Amino acid sequence: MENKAHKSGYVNIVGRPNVGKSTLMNALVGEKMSIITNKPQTTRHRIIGILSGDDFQVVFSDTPGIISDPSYKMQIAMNNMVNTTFHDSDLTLFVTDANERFEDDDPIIERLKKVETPLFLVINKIDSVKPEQVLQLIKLWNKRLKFTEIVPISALKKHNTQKVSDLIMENLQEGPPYYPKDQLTDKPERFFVSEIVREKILELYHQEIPYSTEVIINAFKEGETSRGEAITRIDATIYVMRKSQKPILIGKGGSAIKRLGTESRKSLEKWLETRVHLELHVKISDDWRDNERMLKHFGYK
Ligand SMILES: Nc1nc2c(ncn2[C@@H]2O[C@H](COP(=O)(O)OP(=O)(O)OP(=O)(O)O)[C@@H](O)[C@H]2O)c(=O)[nH]1
Ligand SMILES: [Mg+2]
Repeated sequence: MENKAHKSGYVNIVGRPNVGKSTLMNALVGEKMSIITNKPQTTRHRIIGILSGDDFQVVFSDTPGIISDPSYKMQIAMNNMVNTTFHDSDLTLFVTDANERFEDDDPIIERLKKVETPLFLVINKIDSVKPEQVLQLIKLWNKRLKFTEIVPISALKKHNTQKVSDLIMENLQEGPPYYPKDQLTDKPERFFVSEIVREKILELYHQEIPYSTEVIINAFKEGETSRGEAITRIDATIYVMRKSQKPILIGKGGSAIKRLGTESRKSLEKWLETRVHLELHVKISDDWRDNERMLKHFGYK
């Protein structure tokens, strides 16, 4: 029997905030890797999701949304992270929301013109617009840039996401697997635990709070209850950037943080498939988003 050549490559998912990059990566990998919320700037780090088969391996990178006017050092660091992914990709998925507006001279378009590897335009959220609008968008984008492929999809409804996978496979080159075939990501379990808590903060709090918080896992221990059931004990600290934010996070009589704890625990139990005991603390780290040392500590540098 003839052996099929092994294909592999790094596929980077980039675009503005909130367009559905993380939803798409999760759909392509078939696992919940990245957290998803309806708020922009949900993803803050490059998150790798690995899809392997007998004769292929695709290493997807979900990235933070590109921020056009960064106003603090954390946002600058996030943009820098995206910039580095541009350099080390074998294929780029540029994701847009069918509803978002782009000027012809948007800097992102200039950046995309420099991409030398296959570049796909993924028009997402087509479930929320009329088919004629999709056709218009394709026409418009074709005038701006030369794409290898243009694929209209709904990542949420998984419409046409298989098509994206198929086209990626067609464009991948021969190459070795970069990771063990059973590996799903490069980040430790603790990272995903902190992300799940952050997802709940994004869902439960408003205005500046989600953008002013960072979650650090102090302890993560798998053990047993006195009755022999598996339980994971997690201890986490939520950092806020101003003194006035602490009482907001905690709420009247501790009601807000209690709710956060319950919601996070439920989600963690589902993800870890064990019972979870979660302990949350709140600390203030003055203006940490502009503090180089804290940004390093939180993994942004
Ligand atoms: N209607 C519709 N909504 C979608 C679709 N894909 C994603 N969304 C929603 O869009 C919002 C943002 O999705 P994310 O996947 O978090 O977007 P993102 O690009 O990763 O956002 P950042 O991490 O903030 O840059 C969520 O509320 C999703 O449910 C889609 O195909 N159709
Ligand atoms: Mg995201």
